[in-house]
Amino acid sequence: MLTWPPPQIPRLPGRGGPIRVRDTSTGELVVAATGHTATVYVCGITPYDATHLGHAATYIAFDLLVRSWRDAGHSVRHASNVTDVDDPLLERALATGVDWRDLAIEQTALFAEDMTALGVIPPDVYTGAVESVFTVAQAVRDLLAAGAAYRVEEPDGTGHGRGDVYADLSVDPDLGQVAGLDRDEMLALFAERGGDPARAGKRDPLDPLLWRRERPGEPSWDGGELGSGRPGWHIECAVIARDGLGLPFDVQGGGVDLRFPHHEMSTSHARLLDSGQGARLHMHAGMVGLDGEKMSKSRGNLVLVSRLRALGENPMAIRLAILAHHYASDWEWTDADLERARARLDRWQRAVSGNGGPDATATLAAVRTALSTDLDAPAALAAVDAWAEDALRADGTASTAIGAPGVVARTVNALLGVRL
Ligand code: 5CA
Ligand code: ZN
Repeated sequence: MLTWPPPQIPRLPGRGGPIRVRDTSTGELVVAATGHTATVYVCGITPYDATHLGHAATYIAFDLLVRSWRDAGHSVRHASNVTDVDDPLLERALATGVDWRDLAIEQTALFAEDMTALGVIPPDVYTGAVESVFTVAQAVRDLLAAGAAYRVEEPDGTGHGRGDVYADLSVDPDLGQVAGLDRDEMLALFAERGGDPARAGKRDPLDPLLWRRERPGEPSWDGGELGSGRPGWHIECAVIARDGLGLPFDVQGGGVDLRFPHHEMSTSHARLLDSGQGARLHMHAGMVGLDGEKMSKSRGNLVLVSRLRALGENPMAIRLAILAHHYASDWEWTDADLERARARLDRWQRAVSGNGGPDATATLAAVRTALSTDLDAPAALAAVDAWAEDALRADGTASTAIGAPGVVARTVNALLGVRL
């Protein structure tokens, strides 16, 4: 898939140190990258509705990781997907009388516009579910051949030996390592988040779908010996990550609603495909809520990035409003977030437009330290606030370091993605 244009990233003096993040599987703060090339897979959107602030917050969280890695001298390889064929997309298309392909194309384009406006660096590998159908089908055939998957026949035998294919979780002793849930918790979340625990014929209620046979009125592709159909969701991300980054890779991420079953299952599939490891660690962004509930397309309680932009909001104020919350915490969006962000943006802009300002060496170091400690953006903002306050107080007086405003503007741009 086509991505969006990358933002310019100014160079900074010196270099940042190792980036530590909290691995949500273990709760430990760990160095996120293991080698010179740092690799991350960030689950992409399901394009049936426009980007809301929850999506934006999740993508900005991983954008901070990419920016800090680059600043630390890593070469970064970042892969992402677009779930451009899936149940919710097909349901929305049917309900609104739009072709599912047109809906996906339109919403994927709007997402790209939103990401461009918000200064999010595009992924290096960007693969749609539709583009990857045949490689995913091959992976499902591989799992069947390896005895890690099985077919579930329709009760009336219409599958002709080619029923839906499910992963057999019993062959994966490491299942459960990502989310660390007990079985009851897994069953409850599986049912809530698109799983089908009650499907007759499965070996275990938790076994996830790998290949869904063609149903009347649904799009389908030739799966060879699988019969015509379409891939399940978790296997798509496992295969797109494997093909885009190689296995194992450093970080798999998304919002915390993906921790189980999506990341648990996709990691399990990746492990079995490669008889090894999927992601080395997982990072999850907290949920942004509105009026006491998680902001979600299915609930419809959304503040859309494109709507705020259409109202003339500066996308950098939107970005700053998001950065004022630590990525891993759950928080509620209110209009006051945006008001505070506008005021901050204004203060920072005034502070960097002076001739000189307090020396910025410590500010750059503080921003780097904050971000290298589990991407603590609020602490980074506080460091810039302190510099801006001094700069505005000192405005018109002597004792200022020539060039300091430029260093701060470049720091804020390169590391926080905020163009002043
Ligand atoms: N296409 C799949 C992933 S493969 C998907 O979950 N798509 S999505 O459009 O529903 O969500 C895109 C990303 O936004 C996911 O990482 C999801 O966890 C995150 N997200 C969704 N709602 C929120 C929210 N309210 N707050 C924070 N992040 C959210
Ligand atoms: Zn995914």
